[in-house]
Amino acid sequence: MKGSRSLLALAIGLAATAAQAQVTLNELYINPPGTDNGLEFVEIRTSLPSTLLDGIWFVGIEGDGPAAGTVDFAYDLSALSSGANGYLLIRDAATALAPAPDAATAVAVQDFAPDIENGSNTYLLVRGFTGSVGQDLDTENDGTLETRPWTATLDGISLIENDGTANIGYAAQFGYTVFSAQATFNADSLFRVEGGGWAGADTLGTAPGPFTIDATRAALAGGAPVEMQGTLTPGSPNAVAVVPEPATLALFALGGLGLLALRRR
Ligand SMILES: [Ca+2]
Ligand SMILES: [Ca+2]
Ligand SMILES: [Ca+2]
Ligand SMILES: [Ca+2]
Repeated sequence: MKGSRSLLALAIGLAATAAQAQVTLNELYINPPGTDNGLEFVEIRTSLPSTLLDGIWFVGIEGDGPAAGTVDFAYDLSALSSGANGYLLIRDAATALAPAPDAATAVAVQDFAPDIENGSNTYLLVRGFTGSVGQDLDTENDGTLETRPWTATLDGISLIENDGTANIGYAAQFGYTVFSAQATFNADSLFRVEGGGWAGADTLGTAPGPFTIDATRAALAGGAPVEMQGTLTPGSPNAVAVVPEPATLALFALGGLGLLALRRR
């Protein structure tokens, strides 16, 4: 009995499906330098390894002015699976981006056509999408999608640009993060900070990367610009972090001295 249960557990483990795992957006490169075509990417994580994204869609919803609520794109990810490390990298083209993805990451090429729009947009992972590109899900443009042609919302993030016109982020409707407009920049990239929430930043560098964070044009979602350092990591754990303030470093140093003093007693 014990043996058969182990076998069953093994079978389930080998055939992990998105119904069992958490599926989340982890990093998006929306506005690469120059022509975006061929350089954009979306990184998805699953809480279980080698998970088939059966029935899951990556959907973009317009957030700009009168067009707000229109489905910009909808890609069926059903045939894709995360790698043994739970990472799936979806690239706009076969162009290998630097740094190279982790060897255990599953890599898929999906030509985003049109390319992922720079500006105000909401990016969602949903299950069972039955809508269509061009469909307006918020006909009154009141910031709430009254039409939701899918069965479950798994994750989302909105980016709001600073063009001063009406901009809507729909992620909040589903309890997810909205990266609000920043006065000094429109983020090129959105990424989760390891162990924390979402952040956004402009990037420096040339194709095919590495693309580094512009240290002075970065912010944690919900916050003002803050100095950040790191590089976009298509297909491997995110590697951007807030640079500790000198005052914080000084406190760490003082704490260390305090410990030394205690040990000497
Ligand atoms: Ca493209
Ligand atoms: Ca773009
Ligand atoms: Ca509405
Ligand atoms: Ca990454």
